[in-house]
Amino acid sequence: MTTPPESTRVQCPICLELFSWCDDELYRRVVDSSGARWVRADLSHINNPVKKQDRRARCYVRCPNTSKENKEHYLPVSYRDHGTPVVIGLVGRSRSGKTHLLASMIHEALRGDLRHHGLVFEPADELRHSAFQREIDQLMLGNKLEATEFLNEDVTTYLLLRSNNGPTRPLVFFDVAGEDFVTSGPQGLGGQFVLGATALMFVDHPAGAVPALHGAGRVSTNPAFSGALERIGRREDARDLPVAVVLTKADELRYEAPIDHWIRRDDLREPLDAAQFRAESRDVYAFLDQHEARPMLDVFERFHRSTLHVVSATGAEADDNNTFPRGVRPARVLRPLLALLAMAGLVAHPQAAEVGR
Ligand SMILES: Nc1nc2c(ncn2[C@@H]2O[C@H](COP(=O)(O)OP(=O)(O)OP(=O)(O)O)[C@@H](O)[C@H]2O)c(=O)[nH]1
Ligand SMILES: [Mg+2]
Ligand SMILES: [Zn+2]
Repeated sequence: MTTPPESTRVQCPICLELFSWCDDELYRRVVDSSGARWVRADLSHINNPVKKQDRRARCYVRCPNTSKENKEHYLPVSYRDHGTPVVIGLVGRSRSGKTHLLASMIHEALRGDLRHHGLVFEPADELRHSAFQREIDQLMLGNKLEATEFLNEDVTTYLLLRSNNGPTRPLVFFDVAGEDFVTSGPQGLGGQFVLGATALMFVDHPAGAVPALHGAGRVSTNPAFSGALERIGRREDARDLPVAVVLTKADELRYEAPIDHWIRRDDLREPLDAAQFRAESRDVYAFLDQHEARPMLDVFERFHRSTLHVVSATGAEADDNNTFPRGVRPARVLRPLLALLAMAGLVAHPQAAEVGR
């Protein structure tokens, strides 16, 4: 048997094993009276090339799941059509606000709010994205989202990033339960995406990051960050991973300087400027340092390229009925994504190479 050329080998973002990509064997998901299942898709009888392309785009390739640790899983057929996929994951303790942040971020990205930077996004995995879109819709209707279930191995959403001056790239997002970084299950599957991610967003909220400001006077520790960092440390390229460190729920600190300044800034339409990322990082660093938020600062310092951000996914706290009665008003949620895409080399602008330095 001959080994297939390297170009047909891909690393599965879910089980992290390398396998030979074979897109002559396509699958689709059918749901009928006997339930939902995967079936082989036969496109050979379609001779209209446009229609064939359309049908192919809806198909999936089965990962051989060589390590047999994961449940059976399938990847969208476009996964290998556009160069190396970019895997972005969120790391943070339970209830820190990861899911609300990802939902508001993807909502704005799909709405086209990064088009001034030449970045346009489209969902390209109907199955996964429709589930995530329901979460987005709930949030936009003013409903609080549920905590993420434990030990979910799957990708949260999958998009194609079509950049105006650059190549199209698949973007994979992982958002798992915060507990998974602390207790990763008997086989260690929980939160293992960090071993294969291209870029990471470390997220914390004021109650965890700056407990002293909440009157608690405790020293901040972050077991989710420590758990993820320990695993990332096994990667040879660990220090080169682009990292955005994000203090979310900053609406809770909207009267605190310098958070008040940054949370109100609306600069997404301005040309990319590494100095702006640096200025925000410097101010947030000083704020965190003043309040002894060591875990966030440790992450920021550990990686060669990193940025610090303040964001608010919802603009306000949910009320006792688990709703946001005045709707949600996200603030600066696309800045960490823009920083990561710039650091990952996906933003065509001379300043992109300077972001995070
Ligand atoms: N004030 C405020 N509250 C927020 C914000 N984002 C999330 N929350 C609240 O924080 C809580 C936790 O948010 P999640 O997004 O579910 O947190 P998570 O990190 O995904 O939690 P796990 O899935 O358990 O790991 C919810 O009650 C949200 O309503 C924000 O920007 N501002
Ligand atoms: Mg969550
Ligand atoms: Zn796999």
